Amino acid sequence: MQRKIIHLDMDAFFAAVEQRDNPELQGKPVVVGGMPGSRGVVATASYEARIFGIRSAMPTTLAYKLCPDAIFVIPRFEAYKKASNQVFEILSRYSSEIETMSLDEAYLDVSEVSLEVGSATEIAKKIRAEIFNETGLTASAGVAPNKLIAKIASDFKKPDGLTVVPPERVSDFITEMSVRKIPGVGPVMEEKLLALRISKIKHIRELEPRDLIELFGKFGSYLSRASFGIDDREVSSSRERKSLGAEDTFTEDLRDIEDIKRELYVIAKRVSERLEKQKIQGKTLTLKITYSDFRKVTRSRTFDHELSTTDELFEQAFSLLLEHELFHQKIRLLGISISSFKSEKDPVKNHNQITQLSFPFPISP
Ligand code: TTP
Ligand code: MG
Repeated sequence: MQRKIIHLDMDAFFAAVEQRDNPELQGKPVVVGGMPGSRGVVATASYEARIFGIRSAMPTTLAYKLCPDAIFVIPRFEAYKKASNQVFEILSRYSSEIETMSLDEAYLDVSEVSLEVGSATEIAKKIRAEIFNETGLTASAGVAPNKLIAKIASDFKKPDGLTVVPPERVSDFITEMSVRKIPGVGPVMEEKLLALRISKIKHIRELEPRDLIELFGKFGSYLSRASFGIDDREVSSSRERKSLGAEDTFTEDLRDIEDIKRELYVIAKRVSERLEKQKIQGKTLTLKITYSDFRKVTRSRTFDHELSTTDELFEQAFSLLLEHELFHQKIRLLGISISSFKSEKDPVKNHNQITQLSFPFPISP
């Protein structure tokens, strides 16, 4: 089966969060990292700062020499973590097959989803729009038949770009690119390849895989396959989903039971649509309420069967509300979520770790 993969990567992530939160930084060269004069390095730089040649991992002192007018900012990891969580929550609306690579980067397998929700391209457009609307940050995305090409594609029109590479365009898309575009090929590997007169991806294709393997071992075999755009790694969900739900905060607090009923039905409908979209069902329903004084309550019930229809979700949520007499105060927020899923796909694959610079490929010798 032909896969449909989206790779998403936030633009100048840490710097973009800083610019969003401090209007004085907008449109200006911003460097996030250690302070100049210290022995710190650059975590990232805004695109305005990159014009001066400033890059991640460069000593901040050098960044200062390249652009003394740049604004240097100490990282605020809490803010980045929060934005990252928001972004991953948006992704989870579209697929349960999400592999997070770092705080700002993830792969989604939308092969199945795209059949119903629209094309993979359509999904990527929606995701980018939702990220921008809900976080004020931009993401670049690549849509392709595999992870390798999706990753190269997301980088192709950075920042704020979308690149779609259909299967029949894969080979042409990468052929003239520098070998450096292959994830895992850094400056050292590039030198080694240049010594063999290999500078572009198409040059790798001219070598026999067996010669590449002799030269570079496992990495040689990876290079050979990558040069043809071949990659059959699966998107392995970084985190098995524990619950799925929907909630609403109301512009005016709810008091009337008929209003509560109506809103609860709308929420139940959203939850059932999401369950349907993600093809999951669960036995535990949780009702969540925040009152006008911000006091929160949750009530759960586990059934002997999976719940999925709007009517059932609504009726069970509403009966929880009645039984526990949760309607005696003005309600600010209502939410319903479902957990205890039937098909926890592969609970063993639970690498919940989001590492800063995790790397999917064997590093060259
Ligand atoms: P990247 O996605 O590599 O970079 P970026 O998002 O800043 O810029 P773009 O994707 O548009 O090229 O890394 C994501 C964040 O990870 C980055 O904002 C800061 C952090 N980071 C480091 O702290 N050190 C590093 O060496 C790198 C590469 C990134
Ligand atoms: Mg990024």
